Amino acid sequence: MPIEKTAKIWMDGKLVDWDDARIHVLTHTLHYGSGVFEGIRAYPTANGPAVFRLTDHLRRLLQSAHLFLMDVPYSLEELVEATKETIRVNEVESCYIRPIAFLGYGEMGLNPLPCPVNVSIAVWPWGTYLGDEAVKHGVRLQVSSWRRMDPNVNPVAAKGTGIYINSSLAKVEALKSGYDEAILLNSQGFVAECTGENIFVVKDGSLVTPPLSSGALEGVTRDSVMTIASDLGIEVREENLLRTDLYCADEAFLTGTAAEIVPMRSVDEREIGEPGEITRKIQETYFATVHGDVPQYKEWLEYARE
Ligand code: PPE
Repeated sequence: MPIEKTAKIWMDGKLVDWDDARIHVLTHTLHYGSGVFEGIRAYPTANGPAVFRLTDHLRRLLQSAHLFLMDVPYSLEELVEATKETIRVNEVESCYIRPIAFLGYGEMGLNPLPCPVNVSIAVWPWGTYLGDEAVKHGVRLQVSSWRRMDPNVNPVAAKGTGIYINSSLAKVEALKSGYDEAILLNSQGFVAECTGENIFVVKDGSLVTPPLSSGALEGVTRDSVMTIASDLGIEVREENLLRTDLYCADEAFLTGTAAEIVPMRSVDEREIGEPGEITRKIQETYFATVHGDVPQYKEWLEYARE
């Protein structure tokens, strides 16, 4: 997905011109994958751009840093304000937001502790991640031959840059085999998640998603969907799923900030079909929510201009 330039990027407390947001080639994170990041979206609303669950995302950024013993030199409140400021100066009404905390230039070697911690926040307009067709009619998925990293190999609860090589391997394998997205099983063989999305299936009217112990990231969209579904009177359960539970699902969809809510059309050539009633109801409520049209979930929106 090409990046559409905006004017400024926030780097360590300063707003710098987009083209000047550069780092040294000996940056620690480039060599060892030692950064942590977030993916957040802001949507246009009647009150200007609203960031969906900004504080929750930035809290997860700090938690990811904590898991890697990385001291981020900014507080949660400072990061919230810096994000809003970056949206304001770039005058975007909707955007994807990419904060990253990384180990910078200064030391080389496997001990990350002496390295400086740098933080940047970029925002740019970003369309639907898997395409408009995908949101309407669903994607075709493949169970990957790559396993989701084990929580005792890497702290998978962290959005760590190095951890994403696992997702990229699975994504490339799926794309090269003619699929849209991959599903990763964990080392026990249970469904964990997609390369950058959580998974939900509908079975007999209930919604089931793998527990966090499967190795799935604690997605903010996952949490929002679980709340929305319960409020709609749909039973939600966290249960281990086998790949055959996906093949036999009545409906299935994936959730993530970049992808939003995307129905699964088929898994390993087993048809699930056009999005079903529950998937469509959750998509509809989610999109209305992020645009500020559902009073019940107003507290999830953090306005950039207030
Ligand atoms: N699992 C993984 C592995 C993941 O990366 C994401 C977000 C999720 C689940 C869903 O989490 P949440 O966004 O909080 O609902 N993936 C981000 C990065 C995607 C990318 O291409 O980069 C995102 O959606 O922004």
